[in-house]
Amino acid sequence: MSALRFSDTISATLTDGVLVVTIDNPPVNALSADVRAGLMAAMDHAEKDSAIVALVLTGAGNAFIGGADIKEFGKPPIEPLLPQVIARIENFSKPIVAAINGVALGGGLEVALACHKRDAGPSAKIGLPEVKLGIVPGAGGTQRLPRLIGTAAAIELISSGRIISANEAHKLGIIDGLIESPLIDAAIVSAKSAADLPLRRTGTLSVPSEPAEAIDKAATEALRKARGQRAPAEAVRLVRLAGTTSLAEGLAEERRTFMELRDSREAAALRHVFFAERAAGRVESLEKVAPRKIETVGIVGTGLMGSGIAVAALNAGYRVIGIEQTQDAADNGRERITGILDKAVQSGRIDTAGRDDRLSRLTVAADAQELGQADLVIEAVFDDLTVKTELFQRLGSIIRTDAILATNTSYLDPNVIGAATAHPERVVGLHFFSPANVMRLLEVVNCEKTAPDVLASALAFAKRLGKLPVVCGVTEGFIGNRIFSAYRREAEFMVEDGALPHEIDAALEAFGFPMGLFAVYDMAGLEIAWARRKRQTATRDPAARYVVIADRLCEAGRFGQKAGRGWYAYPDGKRTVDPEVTAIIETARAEKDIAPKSFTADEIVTRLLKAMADEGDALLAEGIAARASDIDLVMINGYGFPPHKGGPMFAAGRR
Ligand code: T1G
Repeated sequence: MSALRFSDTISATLTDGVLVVTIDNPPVNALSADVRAGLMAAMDHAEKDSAIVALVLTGAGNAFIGGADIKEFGKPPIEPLLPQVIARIENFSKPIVAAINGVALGGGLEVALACHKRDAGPSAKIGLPEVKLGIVPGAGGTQRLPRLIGTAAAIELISSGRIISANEAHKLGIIDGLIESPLIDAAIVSAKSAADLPLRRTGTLSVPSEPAEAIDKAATEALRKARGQRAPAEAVRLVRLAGTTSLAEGLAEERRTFMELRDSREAAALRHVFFAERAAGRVESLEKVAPRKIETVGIVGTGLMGSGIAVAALNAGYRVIGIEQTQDAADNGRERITGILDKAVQSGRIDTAGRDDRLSRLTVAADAQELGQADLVIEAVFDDLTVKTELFQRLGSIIRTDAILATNTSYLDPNVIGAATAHPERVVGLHFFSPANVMRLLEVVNCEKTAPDVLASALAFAKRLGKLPVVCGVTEGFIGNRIFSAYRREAEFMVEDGALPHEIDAALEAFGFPMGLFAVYDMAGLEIAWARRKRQTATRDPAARYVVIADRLCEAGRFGQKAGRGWYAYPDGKRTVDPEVTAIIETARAEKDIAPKSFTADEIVTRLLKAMADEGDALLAEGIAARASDIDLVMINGYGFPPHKGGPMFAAGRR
C-alpha cells in the first residue's frame, strides 16, 4: 500500500488494484476548488496507471461530502467546475464506487450519484438540501436522482430538501449497499467486482415510468409547501424535465436555473440565515471556559411549559426530575409527559422502546428534596415575581452548591429573581418557546451576575437539546417579545391611520408570514394582553400614543377565535371581515380626528419592517443582542418571520 497526494485535500492509497481516494477538507469536506482539482488529478493518475482497476471515493472524518463550498458562492468561479468533475466521474473508464461514510449533501450527493455504485455505512445521511439555501441542485441532482428513484420520489426529496438516513436511502434505491462491516473494505470488494462488469452510469438510465397522477400529486404537494418560494417550484419543474428531455439538455437547464437562483435575494437571505445559525450561541469570551457537567435536570412545574421542557431533555438523553407541590399534580405532570411521548410513538418519530427508555429516566415527585440530585434546575412555574423569588430562595437550601438555577420567565426580570438567592452567579435565564419540545428557539439570558461557566453550561445544554440558542441580556420581554411589541404597536398605529386589519394581514401573508398579525391575535386570544394593559394603566406615559381599539374589542366580548369573534368574525370557523370591527375602528379614528389614509401592501410591510428593525437597532445599542443576525433568528424561529426573507434586520437592510 503506497500513499499518494493529488492536492492539499485529496490523497489516496492503492490497495489490491483499487485506488482509495480520500477527501480531507475539514470541517465537512466541502467541494472547494482544491478538492475539485485534486479529484481531477486523481482521475488523471488512475487513467494512466494500468495497475489500477477501480476507484473508491470516500471522506475523512465524519463526513463524506457536505456539499459545494457555501463560502465560494458569490465569488468568481474557479475551474474545474463541479459539473465538469462530475461528468468526468460518470464517464470514467474504470468503476468508481462512493463509500459514503457520513453526510452526503447537495454537491456531495451529486458526486455520489455520478459514481457507478454507492455503498454507505449506517451513519450516512443523504439529501439535496439546496432549496433551504434558496437554490436548486446545480450539478445534476435534479436529473440523476429521478433516474434512480423515479419522478414523484425525487420531487418530494428535492423540493423539501429533506435529509434521510442510509436505511431510507437504501430502500428508495439511492444506496446500493448498506454496509455494517468496515465500509472501505467492503467498498474495495465492490469496486473490484464492478471492474468485470459493464459500468452502470446513472445519467444513461431512463427515468422509470410512473402514473401521471402520482407525479402530479407529488408536484402539487411540493408547491403547496413552498408557499410562494421560487426554489422548490423550480426543483419540481427540473425533476419533471428529466423525464422528457436528454441528460445534456436537462443538465444545461438545471445549471442555468441554479445560476439564476444563486444570485437572487431569496438565496442571499437563506445563506444569511445559514451562517447566522452557525454563529448563534457563540460567545468569544467563553471559548476557553469549560461548561459544568449536566446529566440530571430538575424541572419545577410540569404544566404545559414544564412538560415540554421535560420531553426535550428526555429526548436528549438527560435524567429528568419533575417537581410539583402535590402528589396529584405530580401524577398529572407525569401523565402529560407520557402523553407527549405516546403521540411521538403514534406518529412514528420514536418507537416504544425509545419511549420506555425515556420514561425510565423520568421521576415526577411532590418532594422538592429530590432536586438535591440535579445538576441544573429549571423553574417553569406561574410567571409571578413573588412565586418565583420565593421558590429560588427555598431551592438554595435544597440544591447542590455547584448546581445551576434557570428561570423560564417570559416577562419578569431575571436579575431580580437571581438577587433573591444567596448565589446569583449560578442563575441564568432559559426562555423556551411553546411547545418546548418542538420549538427550536431558546433565548439564553445572560443575567447581570451570571458566571461565565454557568452561561457556557446553559449554551452546551441548549446545544445538546438540539435547540438554536440565542444569547441575550436582560430587558423586558428579551429579544423576541421586545421586537414583537414594536411590530404590534406599529400595526395598531397603522390601523388607526387607515389600514384595516385584513389589509395588514394580507400584506404580511403575501410577504411570507404563515399568518397575519391580527389572525394570530385572534388565535391566541385577546384577554390576557387586555388584562396586562389594564394592570399597566397607572404606569403608562399619558403622552405616549395609545390605541384603544383592542380594548374596545374586548369590552364587546370579542376575545378572538374561541369566542367566535375578535379582530375578525368566524362564521362556520372561516375568518371573515366584520363590519362591527370596522365601525369600532372608525369611531376610534374619529375620536382622534384622524383622516384615514390608504396603504399599499408594500407600504404596510415596509413600515412594519422598519419598526422591527428600529427596535432591533435599539437592542444592539443597549447590548441586549450581540448581533443583528441573532435578532433575525429569533424572529424567524419564534415568530413566523419567513426565513427566505432573512429576518427583519436583513430584510430592512440593517446588517
Ligand atoms: N460549505 C462551507 N462551509 C460549510 C458547509 C458548506 N457546504 N457546510 C457546513 N459548513 C461549515 C459551517 O459553516 C461550520 O463552520 C462548520 O462547517 C460546521 O457546520 C452544486 C449548490 C454538513 C450537516 O446545504 O447541513 O452543494 O461556523 O456547525 O452540525 O448542488 O453543516 O465552524 O466556521 O453545521 O456537524 C449543500 C449545509 C450546499 C449542507 C454538518 N449543502 N451544511 O452539521 O456542523 S449547496 C448543504 C449542513 C450545493 C450543489 C450545491 C451542516 C452539516 P464554522 P455545522 P454540523
